[in-house]
Amino acid sequence: MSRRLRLLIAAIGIAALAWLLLATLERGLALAQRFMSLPEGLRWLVGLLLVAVLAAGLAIGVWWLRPRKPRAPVQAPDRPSLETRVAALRDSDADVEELRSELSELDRRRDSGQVHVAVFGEISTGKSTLIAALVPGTVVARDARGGTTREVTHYEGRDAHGTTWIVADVPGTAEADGDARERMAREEALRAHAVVYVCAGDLTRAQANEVRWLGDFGKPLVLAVNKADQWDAGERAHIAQRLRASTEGLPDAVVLISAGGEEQFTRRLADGSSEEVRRQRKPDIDELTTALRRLTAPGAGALEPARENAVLAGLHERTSLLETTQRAAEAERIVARYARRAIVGAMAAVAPGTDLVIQGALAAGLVRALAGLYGVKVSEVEIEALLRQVRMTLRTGTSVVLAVAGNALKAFPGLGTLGGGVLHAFAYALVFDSFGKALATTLAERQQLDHAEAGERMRSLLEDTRGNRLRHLAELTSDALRDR
Ligand SMILES: Nc1nc2c(ncn2[C@@H]2O[C@H](COP(=O)(O)OP(=O)(O)OP(=O)(O)O)[C@@H](O)[C@H]2O)c(=O)[nH]1
Ligand SMILES: [Mg+2]
Repeated sequence: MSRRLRLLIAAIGIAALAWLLLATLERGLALAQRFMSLPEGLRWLVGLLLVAVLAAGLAIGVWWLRPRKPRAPVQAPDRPSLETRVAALRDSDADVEELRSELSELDRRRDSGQVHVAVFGEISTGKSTLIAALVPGTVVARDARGGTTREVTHYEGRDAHGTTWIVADVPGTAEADGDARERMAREEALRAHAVVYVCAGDLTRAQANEVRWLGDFGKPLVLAVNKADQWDAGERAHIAQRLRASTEGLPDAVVLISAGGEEQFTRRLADGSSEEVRRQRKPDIDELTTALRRLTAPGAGALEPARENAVLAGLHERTSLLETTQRAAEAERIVARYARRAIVGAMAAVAPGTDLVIQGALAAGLVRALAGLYGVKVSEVEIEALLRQVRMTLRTGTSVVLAVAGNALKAFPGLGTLGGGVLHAFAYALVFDSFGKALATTLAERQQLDHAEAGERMRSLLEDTRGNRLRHLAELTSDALRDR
């Protein structure tokens, strides 16, 4: 574009802006004149209204721009209650070894009085390289493939200022098929007094979630953007600014570093030939060590309560997960036990084709057992209402149940030899299995007796012929009939 044309466009722009300003001013004056000409009472009313609108706008602006308070870290349950839950799990034959060793590690680190720092982040962001720079003299295994670090390793080091810390190198997250290693890395991050989250550029959504996860546990956190040697000063400033804005309130500091690593380049020689040169890049991590020193300055003792809170919060999650699995396994055992009783009851008392829910007492027992397992209080009235609903579902679904049972008998012919009434017994197995599973899932998810939801789940389970379910039910039926 020529200079004259640019000048012309600029002049038109300025003229338009001036015109707009004048027009606004004129409109404002006109409104002020009309306001002044209003009768005094009305003038007060409009004036007050205007002030109120302005004040509301101002308040919204201040609220919008207020400095955000960091969220309070997740509150962990107290240690005795957690220990009681772990003991209860052990009594129910669950494998609680990992939970117990986590508790002993918590005590061991507290007693050691050493400051622990975990270097955490996605694969190949340069964590191991950073450890080698943070703890001089350390030889850390590294290569160019993703997922190099396979386990948690601790390095004891002292920086140039004499600060000592135990630094943990952990496997990178987001590695394909690396779920177990990722869990290991997360657990180690929770065990540390402070965490360095390493990335190598803007955060992906997954990385941002990881930073938020660490923030939720209240971890003293430094976000270290590694490989800064790739960018010029302008790009660095830009990246730092973007990261500070996008993670506001989460990390205690955002620093740009260059952990080192190997660089490779081609050198031209005097005789015109060239050679490939490999050498170690000089690390530049001063900003990080300063930030870490500041974060860990209060010392292990002062940082311990927050660390303990994070470890106990992590343990609470792991314990809850194990409790859920244990409860689901127990629910399955209860359902199988009642289905077995229903099969025997069916053979003893009922002729094929009659109402499928004569075994009301058994069904009520199943509801009570499952509700007890999930700690949900149910009254007899509620149980009766639920069973009424189940009977209605079955009344319309009897033909489906009998058809599914008939097909299963054809598929597993061994059952046929067990004598008459088997079709009906199998139908009972299917009904109790569907009802029990539907109820267990509903109780687990809702923590209450939700009739509609349990009924809906049961309806779809009655028709569900996928997987090995029918084979298992056929086996259960034949076992129950044989042992009768
Ligand atoms: N350009 C540049 N490359 C680096 C820097 N630090 C590390 N690297 C390179 O990044 C790659 C990965 O480094 P590692 O230290 O193994 O990364 P990691 O995060 O430990 O990887 P995992 O253990 O697989 O999670 C290597 O090729 C390093 O040479 C750096 O500061 N600048
Ligand atoms: Mg590594």
